[in-house]
Amino acid sequence: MRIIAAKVIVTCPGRNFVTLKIETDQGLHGIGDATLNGREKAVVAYLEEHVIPLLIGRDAHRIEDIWQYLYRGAYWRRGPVTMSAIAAVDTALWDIKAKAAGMPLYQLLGGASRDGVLVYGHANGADIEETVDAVGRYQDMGYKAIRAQSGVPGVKGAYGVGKGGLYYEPADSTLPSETVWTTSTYLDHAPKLFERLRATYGPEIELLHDVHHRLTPIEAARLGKSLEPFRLFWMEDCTPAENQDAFRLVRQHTTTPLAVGEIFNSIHDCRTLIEEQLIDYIRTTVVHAGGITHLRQIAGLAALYQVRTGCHGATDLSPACMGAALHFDLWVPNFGIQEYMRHSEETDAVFPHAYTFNDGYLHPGEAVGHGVDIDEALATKYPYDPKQLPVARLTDGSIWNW
Ligand code: CS2
Ligand code: MG
Repeated sequence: MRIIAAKVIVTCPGRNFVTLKIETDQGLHGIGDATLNGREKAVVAYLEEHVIPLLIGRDAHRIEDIWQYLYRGAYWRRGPVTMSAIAAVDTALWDIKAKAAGMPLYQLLGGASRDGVLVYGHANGADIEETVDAVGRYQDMGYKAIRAQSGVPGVKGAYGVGKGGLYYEPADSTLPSETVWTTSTYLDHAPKLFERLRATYGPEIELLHDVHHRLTPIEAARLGKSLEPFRLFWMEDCTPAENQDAFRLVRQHTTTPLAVGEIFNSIHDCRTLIEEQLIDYIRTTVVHAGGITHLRQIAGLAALYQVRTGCHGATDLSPACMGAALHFDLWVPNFGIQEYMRHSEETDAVFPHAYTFNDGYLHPGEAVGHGVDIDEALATKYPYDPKQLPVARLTDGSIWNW
């Protein structure tokens, strides 16, 4: 089965998405998400200029060979742009192969290891009271696991507080909006939020929190310790993870489970963290970590050290990524949890999909392939609208981690 055409579709149904569509001489096509929030056009150029010309004429069944060809052949290995481009090709080819086999992708990976995929939703509010109410709304929708983020007194634009609705889109301006961060206020505030949540909802509900890279290792250790009485499912991105060694310090001081990896793009970014069991969940996902092919390698390494998966699933990862991730989640033995930040109705219309939500779980459905497609005609109605992610500064004006 030969690849005869491939194209990049950029659309903005409420937010920008980049999709690669690959077509074969047997009439089958597959799609892959290539969205890199705030840097979308870099991946578009990488695909159109440096990848698509290499794909035409290749055997679409040779997924691994094409992966190795694009990874080693680039010479300049790894990085979010390269690995998102490779991921889009990989995901589209797995979609095609499963369609050719006449089965849902999870069957091709090895069949279902569970009946459904446990997901977590995003509850947030401007303050503790609003966030407590938002968690209740998610519980009423059937969620068994809920991430809670609230505004922090005196902190303009604290991370994770959306503008209402079911999801949170951080890329909100043509030029980066500037937020101000104060660690000390946050460290005092966060435990109060979870104390209220446990007092209100009891011990059952799984609660998660995203620190979003903002603490130093010792501050992260302090926060982890202060959250121990509230038994979090995980504390995410507690400190920047380029330096994997930093997590040794955090791990020494707290038993709060740690999750990291949504901005990782290869197994090398997390090898030390996994091999030394410095984390409990690895957050790498289909679109930014080289596709299904590479994500399986990361999960396989993680399984040796009892680290579980916790794929990133924010609004800025398209339904094509979500669909593929759910097939991976249904199969992967060391599954932990899947993030599920719902998409807008416009987005769901552009990307018809087979996955469904029920009582706190998602299921990828039984459609052949990964079960997601793109309505190209509708996609054209939403032109690209350049948006940047925010930046954060400390009160003295120095740039900090957003
Ligand atoms: C967040 C993301 O969902 C998460 O865990 O870290 O919303 C992240 O801020 C965005 O994906 C950035 O584009
Ligand atoms: Mg995160």
